[in-house]
Amino acid sequence: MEASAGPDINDVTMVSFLRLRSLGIGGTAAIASALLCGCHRTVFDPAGYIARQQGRLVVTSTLLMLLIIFPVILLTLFFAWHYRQSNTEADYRPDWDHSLHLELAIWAAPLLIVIALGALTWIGSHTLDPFRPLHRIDANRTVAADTRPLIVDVVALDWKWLFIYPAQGIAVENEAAAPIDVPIRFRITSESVMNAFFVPALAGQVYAMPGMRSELNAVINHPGDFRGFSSSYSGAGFSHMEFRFLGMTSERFAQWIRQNREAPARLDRETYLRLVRPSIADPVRRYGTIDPAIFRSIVDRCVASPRSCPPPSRAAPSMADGAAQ
Ligand SMILES: [Cu+2]
Repeated sequence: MEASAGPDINDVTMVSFLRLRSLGIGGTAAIASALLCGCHRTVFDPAGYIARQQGRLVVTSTLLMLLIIFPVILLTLFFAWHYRQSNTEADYRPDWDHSLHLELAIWAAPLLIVIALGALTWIGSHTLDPFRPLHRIDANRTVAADTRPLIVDVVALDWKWLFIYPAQGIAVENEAAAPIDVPIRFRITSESVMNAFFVPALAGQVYAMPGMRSELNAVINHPGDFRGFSSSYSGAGFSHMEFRFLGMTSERFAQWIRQNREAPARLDRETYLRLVRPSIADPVRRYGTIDPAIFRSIVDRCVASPRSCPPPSRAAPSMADGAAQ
């Protein structure tokens, strides 16, 4: 490389150097904070296959970026040291203003990385699309053709979570469970403001919005007690908007469903209208029976006045429809 940095160094070269150098500092800081924040165990070793792939994507992109960041940091230190004022051995070329080799190295390497990152992102955002039904349970097992996903309807309330299991006919406030290695389809909405449904061990966050139905397809591969919360600020009680997400064996899950069915409370329009009143740090509440139309009425925003509910064909759009418009 004909690298020689006299006082007349080409401006474009200098700017790209500075830009790359600040990228280097930013990247290093991001990695340091990721390692220090204590969440790295969940992020890098999650219990769900979707979150695992997302974690791998983060690691791969970081390593790809380090391919640029490390040489730039090393070269910056080398140039500063080698071309110091007191070094009379170094070339001094005040009239130098262009180097094809240097320009190629400076532009080609980042360009290749950007193309590689772009390809990774494109593939990742299609294979990890939350609306996409699962085809794999983990890296080694595909989903059997006759498998029906477990449907869990999620409602973000102020400031608590309501989980409705339509096929099982139960609902639970601030606690959700799923059997391991079974595809789960969360259908997500919100009652009042925008929230985000997030179980870091399971998959990335998905927004919950009133009048819309969002979706998340995921699978939990290990039994355990995981933390779920809202990752989008939604007011005073937001910091208590947490729930437990339990990964269970299928026998244990059947038992959990039976236990919930024994709860005397029923989730219908009246109980729901009481439930939507803002409250903070609610305990887990269980509903042994449900009004089967309740989730649709919540999405269509007609719980209080059932006569205003639209016919099924005019129901509220799913966010996938919204995204296509
Ligand atoms: Cu955001």
